[in-house]
Amino acid sequence: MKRALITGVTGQDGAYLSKLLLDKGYDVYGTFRRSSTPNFWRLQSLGIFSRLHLIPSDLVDMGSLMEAVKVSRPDEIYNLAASSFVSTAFEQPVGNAEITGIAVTKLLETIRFLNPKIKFYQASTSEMYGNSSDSSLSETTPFHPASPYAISKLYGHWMTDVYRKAYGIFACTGILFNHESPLRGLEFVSRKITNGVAKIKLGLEKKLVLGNLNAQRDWGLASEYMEGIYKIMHYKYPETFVLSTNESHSVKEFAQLAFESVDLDWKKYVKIDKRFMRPLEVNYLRGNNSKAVKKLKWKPKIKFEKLVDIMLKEDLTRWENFLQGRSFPWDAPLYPDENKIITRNSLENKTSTKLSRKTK
Ligand code: NAP
Ligand code: G4F
Repeated sequence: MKRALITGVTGQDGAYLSKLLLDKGYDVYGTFRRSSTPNFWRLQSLGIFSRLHLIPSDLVDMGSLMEAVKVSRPDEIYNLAASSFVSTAFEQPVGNAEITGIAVTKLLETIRFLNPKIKFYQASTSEMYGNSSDSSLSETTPFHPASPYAISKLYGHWMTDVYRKAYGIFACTGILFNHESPLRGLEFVSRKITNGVAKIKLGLEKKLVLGNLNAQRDWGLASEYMEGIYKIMHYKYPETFVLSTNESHSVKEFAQLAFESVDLDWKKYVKIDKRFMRPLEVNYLRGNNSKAVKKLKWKPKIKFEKLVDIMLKEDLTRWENFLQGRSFPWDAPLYPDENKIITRNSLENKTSTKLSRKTK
């Protein structure tokens, strides 16, 4: 039986990848960081919580990473853990470099010391392209990172490349464009919209407050991208692959489609607040997945409209079940009103300062 170690098993991708590997017969070990309240709702909602081995570990602590590798004795390591929310990386750039960047080297060093035969996958990102002048972004497009998060990820990306070339480690990378699902964190715009629209439709909320509606992203379905990651890890050579849908849509289109799906006019409910805008924005991302299609035979089936439909239906069902008193693993009821969270961005913004005074 093959053994896999997944860092960040409590996250969206960690949960879907765990399920995929368990279904393929792997013995799956997942690292999680200790928190005062358990954070396993995604694994529970996929029905795989009891099938995993869990290892407490933090990316800032090299000893705990070495321990995780020693305990799990993996054939493959998938490094999915990161501080993955771009806005937070602007607020905590030093911590982000440590968690999202330097930790990659800690893992690669661990492999080099303990067992260089372990295969390694690094979760790279389309954010690394930043505001590129190319309209279709592939493995050969130059990077222009435009956030502390993207710079940390680019460091991890290149370090993986160096360990592959310098030490012959099977170290591969996937440059994944945005991938979403009903298990997406509520702070990301896709889920913020589908959760918000579901609440408005059911009379639980009156408005949806967003930032830059013009930003465009290449959005796909997370579970399909985990199949892509598996194929990258099992390609004959350790290489870099772009995974994307090759379509780009704006945040405005996402919101409009979600409201229209429940017969509501988005213009009546969507409000703009500068506090949700970034100090530096990546305006447009669209991938070119032709290498993955050709070499990995990977092609996503779920495109934008279907993705919005899947996410919205699930959030509507959850809130309906909640109103009927049913309990199930879920994040939304405990998620705070974002307007109450004081960030550097909100303090620097007059509009949002007024707003938070009103909400006190
Ligand atoms: P996610 O839902 O935010 O999950 C991130 C995981 O990392 C969580 O399990 C989190 O643990 C863990 N983590 C954060 N800080 C940690 C630390 N200091 N020590 C140990 N674990 C820590 O992200 P995702 O969407 O699944 O993404 C998975 C990976 O792919 C990330 O590296 C992300 O940057 C990258 N990526 C994502 C996308 C996308 O569109 N989803 C696109 C390209 C690349 P907690 O649950 O305790 O917070
Ligand atoms: O959903 P987002 O926060 O995702 P973002 O920044 O694209 O990052 C995600 O995808 C990356 C891959 O490209 C990953 F590497 C990263 O870890 C993460 O998973 O924002 C998408 C867009 C941005 O342009 C943002 O400015 O939506 C815009 N937006 C507009 N209003 C908003 C909002 N984003 C958020 N989170 N909240 C808003 O209210």
